[in-house]
Formats: sequence, structure tokens, C-alpha cells
Amino acid sequence: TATTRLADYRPYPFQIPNIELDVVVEEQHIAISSSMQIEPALTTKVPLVLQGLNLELDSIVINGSSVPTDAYSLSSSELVLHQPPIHPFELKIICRIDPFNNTSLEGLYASESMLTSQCEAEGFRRICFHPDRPDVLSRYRVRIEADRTRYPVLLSNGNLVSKGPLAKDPMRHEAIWDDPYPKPAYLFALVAGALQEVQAHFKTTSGRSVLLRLHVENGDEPYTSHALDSLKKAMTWDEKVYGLEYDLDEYNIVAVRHFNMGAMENKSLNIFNSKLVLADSECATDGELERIESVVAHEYFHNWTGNRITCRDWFQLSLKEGLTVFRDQSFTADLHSKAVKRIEDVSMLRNTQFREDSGPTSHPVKPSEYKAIDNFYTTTIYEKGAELIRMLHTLLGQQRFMAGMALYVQRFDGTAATTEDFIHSIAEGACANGEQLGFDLDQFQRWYHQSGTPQVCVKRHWDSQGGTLTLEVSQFTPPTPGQPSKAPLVIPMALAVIGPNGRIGEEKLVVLDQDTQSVSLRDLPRQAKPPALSIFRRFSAPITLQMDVSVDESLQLLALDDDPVARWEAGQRLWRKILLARARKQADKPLEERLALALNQLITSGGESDPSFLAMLFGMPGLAELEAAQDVADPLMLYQVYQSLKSWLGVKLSDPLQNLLERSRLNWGAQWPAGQGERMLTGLTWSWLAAAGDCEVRKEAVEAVNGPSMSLARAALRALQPVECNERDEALKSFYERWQDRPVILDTWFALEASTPRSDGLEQIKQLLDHPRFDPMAPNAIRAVLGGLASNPPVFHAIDGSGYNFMADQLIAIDQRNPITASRMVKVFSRWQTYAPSRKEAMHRAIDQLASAELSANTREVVTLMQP
Ligand code: B3K
Ligand code: ZN
Repeated sequence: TATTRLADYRPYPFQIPNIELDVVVEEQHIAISSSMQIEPALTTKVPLVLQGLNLELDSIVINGSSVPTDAYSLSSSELVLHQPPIHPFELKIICRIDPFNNTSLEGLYASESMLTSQCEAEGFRRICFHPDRPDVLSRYRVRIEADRTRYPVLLSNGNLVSKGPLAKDPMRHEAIWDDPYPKPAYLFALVAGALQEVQAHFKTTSGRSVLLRLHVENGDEPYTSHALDSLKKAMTWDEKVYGLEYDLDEYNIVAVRHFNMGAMENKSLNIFNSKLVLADSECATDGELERIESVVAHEYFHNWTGNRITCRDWFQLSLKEGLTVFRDQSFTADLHSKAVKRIEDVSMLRNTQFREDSGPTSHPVKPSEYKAIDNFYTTTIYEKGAELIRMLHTLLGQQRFMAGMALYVQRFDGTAATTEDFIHSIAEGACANGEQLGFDLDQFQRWYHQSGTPQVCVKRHWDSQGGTLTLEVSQFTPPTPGQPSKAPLVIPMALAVIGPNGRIGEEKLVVLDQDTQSVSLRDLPRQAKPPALSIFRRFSAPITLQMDVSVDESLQLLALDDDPVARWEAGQRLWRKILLARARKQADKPLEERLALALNQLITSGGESDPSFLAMLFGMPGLAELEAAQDVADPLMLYQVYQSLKSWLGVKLSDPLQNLLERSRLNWGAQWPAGQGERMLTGLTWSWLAAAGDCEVRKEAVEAVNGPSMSLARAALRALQPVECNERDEALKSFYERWQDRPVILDTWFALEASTPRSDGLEQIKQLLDHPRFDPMAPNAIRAVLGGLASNPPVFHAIDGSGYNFMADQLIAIDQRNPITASRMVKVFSRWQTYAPSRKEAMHRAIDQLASAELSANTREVVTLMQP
């Protein structure tokens, strides 16, 4: 397959100001007629190239006359009109598609009994012939015609112009939609089906009243209020914080069972994976409720950052995604706890993005080439992209950043922009009153082009006489595929000094921009020992820090740092040290005793008022970051080490944990977001005590599975999962029995079953795939079982390679029907080079197995990158 390069970008030589689509849904197919008003943008004559995939061409008509077959050529992916008119003309193309046999879940496809669409990034070409690139913006008018009983609901973007039965055939009806905002084809959407509607209303600041409609399958209506409330919160927040209002009279969300990712921001017609809509506290965990709130907000925020201002080409993907993730992160932080949200985001960045950035699929936030764009909807584009925006925010401060945002929106509204457009607007807006920027903008932009996680190394010198702490700081970004050497970046480093009574003096923001530089902190108390250093506060840059920190210093920061993120980080450093020592079979007993004491104090002092934050401090670092810290990654050993440490702590801290559990129980029933910290602490306590063999706790956990709180039920299942006991099987069984009729929740059961370590684990997983309730066409179900396998170290990493082999076979089969889902999952093999020889070879064999199969372009691209 061809490589697309950023350097080859050329504007499209035609404009298409208007498109009329006529969509006629028949029993076995859909007939699509598209009328495009086309305006040549150049005076020179060029052919008109349109994309088209799996379309059955019927006719082509220009200005009312049929186009003869020798005037165009048609391949499996393109339609080329050799000599289109040089003056504006109307091009009408009629074709047919078969959504009923479309298993890729791109373009138009059937899910349960409805028809739905997914066009980003390049799905519109599966609906009709079109340039299908984001810099072609058109006004769409869409007529949908279908059977009235099978498809009572007919939706597309914009405003409903009319709806009613067809005069010629009263069994059929039509709806006409008009979207006044020019948009790229990837934001087009269409839904037809028998859906139930739940409504809400929102009044914007300027007085526009907006009808909010959520469409779900029959029977799912009771689970819609959380998503609708979330939408209203998002609308309010965007008005208040960014001054951005909604711009149409209605906003639709449709919940779909078969969906490749989380959700899609189509203009005024968001389409959501049903697991991100249907929720209440009985059937969703606290974490899921928060996630749904944030995804609903994310898709809503795209209306400005993505839809009103879109991307010139797909290399600019982070322009909308990084920015919109930054916006949804800020939203959640404002609504809940800033500290906890930042910690969750940092932890997720470390365990997913850092992992990606140190492996074979590492790529810059702004890649320079790709084969399949679907492979670039990554944590680097999204989460690292958001970190870049956050660094700008840190460097400029809230007010100046917002001035930049306002200028960006004003200047680029209605256009398809680039990341440079964004960066320059931010800088210009931030300096509108003649201020200096304070850093080099071009150098900052290296963050977009350089892949890899920068390492910042800090060496400290303490002048006790003068009270000066000098830091020798160097930065280094390791080589990544295609980028052997790197230039220094602009790195904001937030610092403070912590004494025995807390922070001394103000926080300082240092801008690193050299390979090495020295930073002095003066006028500190003249004492023999240097004060503790709180560094990269709030995780002010997405880097890894190399600095010698003593256990004493970490413990002091853990107790006293006034930045909760740095405080948590101090604890993480100790956890890492302890876990890695155990993994080397050299358990650091004295350190373990000291940490246990510190944890005991945290519980008993009651000094920590936010239970969610307390739960963060008790959370151990993720498997991915520990693997990255090992010379030779050993997932199995680490898996055992987690369990053994939990078990040790469960015994060691038994009394304080019982005490904590007792306190937490008081708030079990509190409605989300209240009580979530206590429920988190309960889960933690259960898992430590269960690992320690506490039978009472096991009983309590089993009961929770049948209780009123999904958060507690899932915490219970997680606590029991690693422990081989009857209660575990009992709990899984009751969970299944309780939720077997609710596919969204049953996916959780599939995931739990698949990730439970059992000696016949692989056999069990095979049975799950044959389970009558397993739907092989639902990506959620596939991810549940195969994702479960990948997170089941003893089974997946079995030394005979059986886990890898089975995974490869499954992915080859899935790739035939759904390349997007397969190419994402195939990355479970990307770490193979970091393992010990025997495991490495076994994984390599699985990659070879994939490589020699017939693969989609998507999966082929990833597999090729993974091969040595
Ligand atoms: N923009 C979509 C993702 C589309 C993925 C296409 N393969 C969801 C989002 O980021 O909001
Ligand atoms: Zn997005």
C-alpha cells in the first residue's frame, strides 16, 4: 500500500460548496445519489479524482448529461474524470452500497436492527464517490427514505427540514436534513432504525434553546440520564470557561452496540459505543460514570475544536484531538478533583503513551507519513498531544493561554487548519499586550515532530553555607524508529523546595531549552542537609526524570509536599523501588517496613481528607512502567510480585486496613461522585486482605457482587480474581447470572473470565469465544476476551508460546472482517524485544505467523513495524 506524506500535501484543486445526498434504503441494499456542486479552484485543467470503496457505480451525470464511459476511469479505490468542465458544474453520481454485509464498521453498516455510520477518517468513500479529505468543506442536504416500520427514526446532521410519509408509497417515509455549517465528509453521519428517544433541553447563554435527544434501543431508556446530564454539564462548562456556545437547535446522540472505538463527534449527530452511554450506579462503576461524563464532554467540545475548526489533513490530527483531550481533562478536573484527575492522567500516560513511544510503533504527535491513517488514533496523538497543549498552558498561564485560544477560534472558525496555525495563534494572542513569549516558539514545535520520551537528568549540589541549591540539568531523547538523533526541547520544569514544615518560598517555573544547563535556587535555609526538592510539580512536562532521591527525601515529600502530584510521585518512587527489588528476588525489607509505617500513618492520622487522593497514594505503579524499568522485562515475575506484596501488606497492616474498611463502609451508599473515594479504598483493602488470606473479606466481596453498587461489585471481583478460591468462582457465576441479558455489562464478565489466571486458562478462553452470548461482530466483546487474555500474564505469556500463538490466530481471523479492531489489538506483541530470549522467540514466532498471513493494509503496517 501507498505511503502518504505530509510533505506532499497539495490543496484539492476543486471546491465543493454544496452536496445533496439522496439515500434510499431498500431491503438488501442502499441506493445513494449524490449531487455535488463543483468549482474548479485552478485555471489549469486537472482531472477530478474521487475516492470510492466497495461502491457499485450506476451512473455519472454532469450538468444533466450522462458522462460516457471513456470520459472516466474507475479502479477499486478511485473514480477519475479525465476532463471535467472548467466552469462550476453539477456532478451527479448514483451508486449502491451493501451495509448489511459490511463487517468493517466503517462507512454505513448495520448494527443489531439499525443502520449507522462511521466516516472518520476515511469512511465516507464507502458511502459515495467523494474526495474524502478533511480540507474539502461542504454544506450538506440529505434526504433519507426508508420503510416506516423497520426504520421509524431517520437522522442526519444539522436541522430537520421535514419528515413524513411518501405520497407514492405510504409504507415508506422520508426525512430531509440540512446542515448549515460547511463540514468535511468525515463528520457526516446517518442513522436509521427503530430507536427510542429520550429528550432534554438546554438554554445557551445567548438564549438559544437546544433540544438534546438521546437515541437508544428499546428497553435502554432507563439508563440515559447520566449521559444527558453530562452533556448539559459540558455545554455549561464550555460557555463558562471558553466562551463557546452550541450553534444549532438540536443535538443528537445515538448509542450503537457495534462500534470500533468510543464515540464519534459527527456534527450534531454524535454516535457512541453503547457502553459509553448506558449507565447508572447500579450498572456502571464510578470510574465508568466519570469516563462517560468525560467522553460525552469530549465529543461535545469537538463541536468547536474539530468541527467548526477542522484539520487540513490527517497529519494535523492532534490539532483537534490533543486540544480536545486537554479540554476534557480540564473539564473533569474542574468538576471533580484536580489532583486525582491529574494523577490518573499521568499514570495512564506513563503506562500507555510512554510504552508506545519506546517501542516499534513510536511516532511523533505530528507524524510525517503513514500508510493507514486509522493506525494513528493513538495515545501519542491524543494524550501526548494534550500534554503539549498543557505545557503551553503552563508556560503562558491561564489568562494568556485563553487569549491565544480566543484568537485561534476567531481566526480559523470555518476553516481546516494546521498545528502551526494553532501554535502561532496561541503565541500571538498571548502576547497581544506586548509581552514576551518567554520561550522559543520554533523550538517548542519540535515536540510535534520528535518522537520518544525525553529523559531529564538532574544532579544536585548543595552549598550549605550560602543556602544555594544548584541543579545541573541535562535532557536527552533516546533514538526512535527513523529518528536517530534529537535536538533539545522546550521543557517547563516547575520546582519548589520542601522543608520540615512544608514548602519554603514560592514555586518556580524554569524553562529548559539546552542539552545541559544549570539552575540555582538561592536564599534557602543554611542547614547541613539540602532541603527536599519537589520537581516537575503537576508533572509539568511529559518526561522521565533521572535523579537520585533518597528514601528519606521521598518519605518527606510523601508526607509534606503541597503539590499532590509530586506527593503521589514520591510514593510511586518508593513503590517502584520495592516492587523492582522483589522482582530481582532481593526484597528491600527495611524499605518495605518504612513504607508500611508511612501507609499506616496515612490511614490512622486521618490527615488526608480526600479519600480518592488517599486511594491514589495506595495505588501501585502499573505493569507497563515497571516492565520499562526492568533491564529484561518479566511480566510474569512482576505479576507474582504484585500479589506477594499485597499479601504481605494485607498481613502487616491488617488492623489499620480493617479500620479503613469500617470507615469506608459508612459511605458505600453515597451517590456518585460522593462515596467514590471510599469505594476505591474498599476495593484496595479487599484486594490486600484477600491476598493475605482473609476469609471474612472474601465473603463480604462475594456479597457485594449481588449488591446495589457496581463499583463495589467490580472491586470485589478484582480482589478475588488473583486468589484461587471457591469464592472467586461463586462471584463470577453470580455476576454472570445477574447481568447475562445486558451485553454491555456482560462484556465485563467476558473480560474478567478471560483475565483470570487458571491452569487451564487458554481452554477457558476458547470456550468464551464459543459462548452463546459472545458476539464476534462486536468489537467490545472481542476486546473483552482477547484484551483479557493479553492482561492474563500466566496464560498469555505461557512459556510454550501457546498464548501468543492463539492470539495471532484470532487476530488473523478478525482482521478479515474488521481491520481497525485487529490492527489495534496486534500491538499486544509490540514489546517482544524487551523480553528474555525464550519468551522473545515465542513472541517473534507469533509475529511471523501474522506476517505470513493475508492481512489488511492496517494490520500489515503495524506488523511490519514490529518486525526487526
Ligand atoms: N474522532 C473520533 C475518533 C475516530 C477514529 C477513527 N478511526 C473520536 C474522538 O476522538 O472523539
Ligand atoms: Zn476526539
